[in-house]
Amino acid sequence: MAYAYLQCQLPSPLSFLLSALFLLLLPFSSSADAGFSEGINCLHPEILKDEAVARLVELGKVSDAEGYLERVFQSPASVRAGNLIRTWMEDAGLKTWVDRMGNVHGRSEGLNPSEKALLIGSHLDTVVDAGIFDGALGIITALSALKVLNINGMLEKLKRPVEVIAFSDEEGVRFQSTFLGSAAVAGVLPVSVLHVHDKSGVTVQGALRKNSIEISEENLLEVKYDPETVWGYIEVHMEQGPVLETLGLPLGVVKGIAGQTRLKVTVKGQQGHAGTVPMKMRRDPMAAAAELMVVLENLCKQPEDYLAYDGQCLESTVQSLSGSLVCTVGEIWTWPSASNVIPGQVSFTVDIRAMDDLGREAIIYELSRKIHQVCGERSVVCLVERKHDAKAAACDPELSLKLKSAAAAAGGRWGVIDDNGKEESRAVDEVAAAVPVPVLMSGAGHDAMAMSKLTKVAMLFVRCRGGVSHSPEEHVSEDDVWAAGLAVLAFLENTTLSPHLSNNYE
Ligand code: HGY
Ligand code: MN
Ligand code: MN
Repeated sequence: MAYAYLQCQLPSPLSFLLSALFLLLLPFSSSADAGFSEGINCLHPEILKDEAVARLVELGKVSDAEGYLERVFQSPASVRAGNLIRTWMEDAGLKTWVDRMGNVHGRSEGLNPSEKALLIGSHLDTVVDAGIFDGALGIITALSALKVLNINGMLEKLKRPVEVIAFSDEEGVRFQSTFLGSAAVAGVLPVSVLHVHDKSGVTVQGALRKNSIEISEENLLEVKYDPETVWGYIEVHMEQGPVLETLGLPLGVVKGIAGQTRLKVTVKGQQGHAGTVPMKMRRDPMAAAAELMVVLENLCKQPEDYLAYDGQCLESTVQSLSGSLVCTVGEIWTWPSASNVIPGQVSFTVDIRAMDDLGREAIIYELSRKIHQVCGERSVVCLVERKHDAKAAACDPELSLKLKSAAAAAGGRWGVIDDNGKEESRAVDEVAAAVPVPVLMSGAGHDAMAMSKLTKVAMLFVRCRGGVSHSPEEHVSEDDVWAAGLAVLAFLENTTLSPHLSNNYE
């Protein structure tokens, strides 16, 4: 099918020619930095760029903390953020509601409500001292694209329902169990999670009830979607890595998402006076924890030094881990946490990721073995708790190709305006070939992992500065926000608008 673009609603042939002439002067290079020029109203910069960026900044100010961004599951700021996102959903012409896990939904039924729906989503929660793009970018670009369709009267002509979901908890910061929202929609959230408590003793159920959301083991299943009613799920997310920036490209698609395990390691020793207990008589959990963190780092830097069976290195496992195995200690607590007291107890988190699930299990087994060996040598007691597991998830190749073509179309929009300034339409794969859209792996977890248990999933990555994320330094350029919105728009046009409509799309 010849890829038809959103026809420009240009005021007159003259201004079209002027615009085309302006475009031809663009230093367009197929590779890379083809930025999107200002002022071409058929690409809706006022909605897909200016308004989208303004909303990212506005949402980025909705925080539970003074001076930095923090928005954890069902916190006051999360509720405010959900309400703000609902107004943007309504502004895009969607009907909205909040489900029993605090997910915020915006949906348009289109022409055929009984057709399988396209779901588009990401998360509204953040880490602590977060950036403004992680999660929010996927929600806002989807709503901007749907707004463009709505203002052009296309929303009610969609051939399938389209629904945006702002998930309530992807990061798992408050309850150490990620994907609370998306796992509930996918029907894979264990009811036991409702009774997990946070550091202040509040349970997941209590946090929802505090916000007047009545949740119980019985009605949790009401959140689950029937796979028969879902066509697929796509997610737009900043890359949170350096690849796209290194390649000089704005957009990429994701092949697979690394599996992850979160552990909590607790070391109990002998609390005592910092000034009177001789070093050789100490059973110091802090020193033990420090040694364990270095063991963890070495294990993940050189797994070949550790993974062996009967003296033989497990070559294939080490090979399958290479390139994706990462381990992190992000949190540490100590009791009683006084400078002149040898701690009685130290706990710390361990985050282990790899594309290969079996290899990750081998690492966890080896780490547990080393933990108990070190604790035995130091005469301290160790407890290893497994707090969260998510298997590696593969994206659907066919859905990813559709997303890749849409991304190419967005990135190569200029490419099909020929020398006479006439817009010609080309086959999707021809356009796709025009603009490289690389295929990447994701070390970061995403709601798409949970949603892959419900339906086929695909992810669009957006270039970010220095690959930095989970930091206020996080940054996605305005043009790349625009490119992401255009890609979603092209994807919607391609998968949910009938061809004759997109051909004559005004
Ligand atoms: O931790 C992650 O990978 C994601 O940002 N929650
Ligand atoms: Mn994140
Ligand atoms: Mn994220």
